[in-house]
Amino acid sequence: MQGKSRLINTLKGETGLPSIWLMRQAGRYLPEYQELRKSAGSFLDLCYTPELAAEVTLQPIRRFGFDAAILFSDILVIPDALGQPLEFREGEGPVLEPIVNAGELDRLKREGAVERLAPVFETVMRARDGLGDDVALIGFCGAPWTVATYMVAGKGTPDQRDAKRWAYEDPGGFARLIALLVDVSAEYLSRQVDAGAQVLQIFDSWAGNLADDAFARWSIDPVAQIVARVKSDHPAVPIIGFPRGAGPLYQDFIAGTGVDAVSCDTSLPLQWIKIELQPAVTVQGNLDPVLLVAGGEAMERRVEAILQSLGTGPFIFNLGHGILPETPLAHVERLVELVRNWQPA
Ligand code: 1CP
Repeated sequence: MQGKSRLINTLKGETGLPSIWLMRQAGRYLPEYQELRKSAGSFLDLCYTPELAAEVTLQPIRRFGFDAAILFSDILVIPDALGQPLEFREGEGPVLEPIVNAGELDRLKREGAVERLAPVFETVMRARDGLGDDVALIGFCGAPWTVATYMVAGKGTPDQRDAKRWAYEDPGGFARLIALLVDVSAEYLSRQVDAGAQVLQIFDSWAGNLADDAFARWSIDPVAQIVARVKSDHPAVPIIGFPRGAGPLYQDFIAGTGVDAVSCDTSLPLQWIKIELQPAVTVQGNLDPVLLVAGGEAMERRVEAILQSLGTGPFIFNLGHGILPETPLAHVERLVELVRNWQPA
């Protein structure tokens, strides 16, 4: 049966016209975000102030009319809630006191962690109240592997290798950190659905730096456990997985996790997505965020190519990774127009 939300219909396998939203669609490329950010204090204060976070969630919908809003928060509120305090420094990104071996896991407090994220659930409620029923609200979390890489390195690094080294040297100890993240993330996502999230996305942004056996253990298996637990509470909620950089392992990820859709990064070939992935699940992606900055003819041609390859299957137009701060607003407007006006040949 057709509901009012095009995104949810697409996620249930409908093959009409594509839906569209963009990863990181709320954020620094929007003047209204920058304005509000100035008055909010730190980035984390903004995440934990429901009134403001809900407003930021709605800003890109008002401006561009996307088919979905994504909760404004960050994947790293999980370590913060577990007692590994997080700070976002201007121009530096996230900073945490690193946890580098199993002995340090005692610093983390599972009890009460999800309750400490109550402001996020209030943001979800407020955002849902501010949206029409044709716009879906997406909740999210980071996948355990990706969140662990930040907990271990204490920041973003070019290759997030510290967590990998721990996982190779002491797999049993590292598995305890992953199990803790599975447990807290599953409860966190279920609570977002209770609060009004209608779709969930699990961001495994660092999945692509794992070898196939490590990918099975540290990306697929934990995400599969989260999907199973969330679906036992909420059987109908569609879940999108984003194993960024996983290449051909996207197929194992789909088969092994039970996600309803995958978000494809820019490096995946369109014909391969169409033949190997789209018959199994709804696909989302994968315009290069740099091409959205560049705009013009080059962008128009590639948007058309993506739509021609994938547009008739269950397809959600999106970027291959998050929108860049220097993206011109006019290019986003043009992109939405191209997707809305597209007709299958
Ligand atoms: O100055 C600012 O305003 C902070 C910039 C910013 C923003 C807007 C950060 C810091 N996080 C966010 C919001 C955010 N992060 C959302 C909100 C909703 C949206 O509009 O999409 C989401 C879904 C995320 C997810 C996130 N945070 C990921 C996964 C997706 C991805 O981009 O790969 C990751 C890896 C993070 C960590 C993070 N948070 C912020 C930064 C700069 C980083 C990356 C750190 C690094 O690796 O260097």
